[in-house]
Amino acid sequence: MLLIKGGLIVTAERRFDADILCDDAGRIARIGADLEAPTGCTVIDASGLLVMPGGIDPHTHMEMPFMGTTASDDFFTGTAAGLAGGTTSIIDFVIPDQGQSLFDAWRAWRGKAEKAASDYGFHVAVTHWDEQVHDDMGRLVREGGVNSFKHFMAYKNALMIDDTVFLRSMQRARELGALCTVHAENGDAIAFLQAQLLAKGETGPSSHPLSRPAAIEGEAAQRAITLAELDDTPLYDDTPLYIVHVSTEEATQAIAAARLKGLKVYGEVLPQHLVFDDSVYHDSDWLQAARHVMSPPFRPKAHQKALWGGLISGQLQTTATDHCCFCQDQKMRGRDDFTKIPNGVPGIEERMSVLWHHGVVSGRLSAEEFVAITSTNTARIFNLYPRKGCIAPGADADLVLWDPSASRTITAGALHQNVDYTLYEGMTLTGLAVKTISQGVVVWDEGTLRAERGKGRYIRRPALGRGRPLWQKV
Ligand code: DUC
Ligand code: ZN
Ligand code: ZN
Ligand code: ZN
Repeated sequence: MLLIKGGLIVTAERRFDADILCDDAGRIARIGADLEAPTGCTVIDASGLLVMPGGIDPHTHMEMPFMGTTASDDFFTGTAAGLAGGTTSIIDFVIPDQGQSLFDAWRAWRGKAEKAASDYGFHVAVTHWDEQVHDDMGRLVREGGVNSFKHFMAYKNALMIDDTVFLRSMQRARELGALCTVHAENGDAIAFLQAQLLAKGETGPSSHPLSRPAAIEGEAAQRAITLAELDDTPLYDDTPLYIVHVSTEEATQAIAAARLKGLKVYGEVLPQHLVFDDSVYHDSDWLQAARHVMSPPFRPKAHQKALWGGLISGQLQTTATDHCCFCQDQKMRGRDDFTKIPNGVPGIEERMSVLWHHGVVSGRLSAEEFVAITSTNTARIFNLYPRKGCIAPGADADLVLWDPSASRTITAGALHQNVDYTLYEGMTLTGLAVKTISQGVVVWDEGTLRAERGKGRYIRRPALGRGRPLWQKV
């Protein structure tokens, strides 16, 4: 048992002084003033610290085979790094191989993730359509604890689907009470622009953002919303659409307009899009520019204001990292052709600090809003709440003890991600996970990481929508 004494508890709703007793099953047993420590119980002094729900990162790609190589963080190193940064759960992606059944792919990814140090779940990507996909989606929702499916409108000749497949999948997801998530960029337009740039000899990383302009994200986001609207089943508490890594003003506006019409459309923001702009691609050092190659790319500065506005207003609800690490030698695969630079950047370990510093310390967000966008909103949208994203008796004891005023300068050597750089190198950030508690156990303790291989559990997420009972037992 673990007793956390003297901290200031911050949830998405409020802040209050209380102690928290965690039981040996890894759940919160009691919350109250001056709780007595049962015999044999470890006591942690949290005075001066905030006690918040551990972060949930709903968008990671551990050991993902992609663009001819494999992401360097595996499920152990990646989740361990998350714990060091205050993140206690992830939702990763099952990406089926060409022609592989979704259910078999899910089983294979369950196998890879057995080494995870923190709790995890999966979205499953729909990359083609046939009867088997229709049936596998049903099996995954009913037997697999999967309530979200991923769709790529980009990555032509690889992961991209056309609108027909997307419509079929949306209809099926709605039938099942599952949620559709989407990478919204127009893959045909990207392929066209990439070919044009290469034909002109524009082979460097500065062509990456030119091949994926903001407008084509806006177009795809609006198209996804339009397709979701075609089915005239009311979206009320039904099958929401969740747009991952919203990086533009255009997509933010499309989401806000849809929400005003009563459509349940959600948007996710990555901290890196709030902090970096497209000038990163003009670095004279090829490798420094290539380190930033991810999709969607970093945008002209004006978009950052729109993303902050989206988070502040609640039109955009969640933050994630799209954590997809490629070491510098992997980035070198695209030395002569920017379209071959593996897309992806690290960030799971830095996310909470970046958002605290640029969100709360800057005065844009309250501490409660920070909890909402790093944990609680995600738990609610993906039906993990109140097991996760919540500090209440019965909830999982996944907590972060946070020093709101500690500062440190970020450097790759001090991080635990299995990758040889950080986007935030040299940046001084205020706000730090002092201790992270996962399943009632201290796994990150003032600089010492005690992540345990295989300790993470697969978390089943029940269906949403019509099938959901009005009241759900915790
Ligand atoms: N974008 C990335 O940068 N990496 C992984 C997949 C994606 O959509
Ligand atoms: Zn059907
Ligand atoms: Zn994506
Ligand atoms: Zn992604």
